[in-house]
Amino acid sequence: MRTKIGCAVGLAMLVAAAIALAKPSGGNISGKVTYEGTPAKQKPIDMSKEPSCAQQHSTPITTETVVVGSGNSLVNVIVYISAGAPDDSAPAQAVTITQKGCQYIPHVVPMVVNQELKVANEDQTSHNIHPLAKANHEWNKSQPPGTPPFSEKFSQPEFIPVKCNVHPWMHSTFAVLKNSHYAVSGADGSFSLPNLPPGKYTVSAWHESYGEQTQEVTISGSETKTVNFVFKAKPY
Ligand SMILES: [Cu+2]
Repeated sequence: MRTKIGCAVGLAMLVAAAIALAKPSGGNISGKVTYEGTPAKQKPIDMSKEPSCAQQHSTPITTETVVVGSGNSLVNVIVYISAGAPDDSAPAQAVTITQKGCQYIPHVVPMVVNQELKVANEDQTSHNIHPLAKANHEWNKSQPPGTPPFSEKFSQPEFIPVKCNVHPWMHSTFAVLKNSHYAVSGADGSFSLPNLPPGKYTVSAWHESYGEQTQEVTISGSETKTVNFVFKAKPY
């Protein structure tokens, strides 16, 4: 009898522990990034001088300075906690940028200070990746085809424009952030910042052409707050 009760108590504790594990461990800030106005039309990219890249694209590709989706959604916006969260140490997992089809994939690359960044070249041509850093050390590295990815890291928070010294249309941004509470708006403009402890936060949304916006958000308990950003589309 005593054993049965012991088992029942033990089972109840296990169930409680499982429920606690399944619950999100904090609040959540999520929402959507959209634009108003008319975004500048993206320019077609002529890759004819680099046939090994051109043949990887069945449809013509354009610049990615402003990428939009249906319902006025704005893609590739980096949404992050710019104040209110403690600095994070670098996550063990690396972030990767891949040069493929003479494009940077992904187009914007958020990472945490001192996190490993892997640079991969999947093309049959050489690239020369060149982050135009100011707060961090500026470097540029040539990467011939067939060579393995190399690793770098940045020790200071900074938004760094990135170019390829070989292909003038290739452009990316490294966003070196102080904590790992960040997201990139997807095709539908949505983003989510989970696992936020209760607190008062400044949420920033950065777009490479339309600039940066901030909003103050207070999270109590494990609530989900909706925060939307609207950028004014303008020619660039
Ligand atoms: Cu290149």
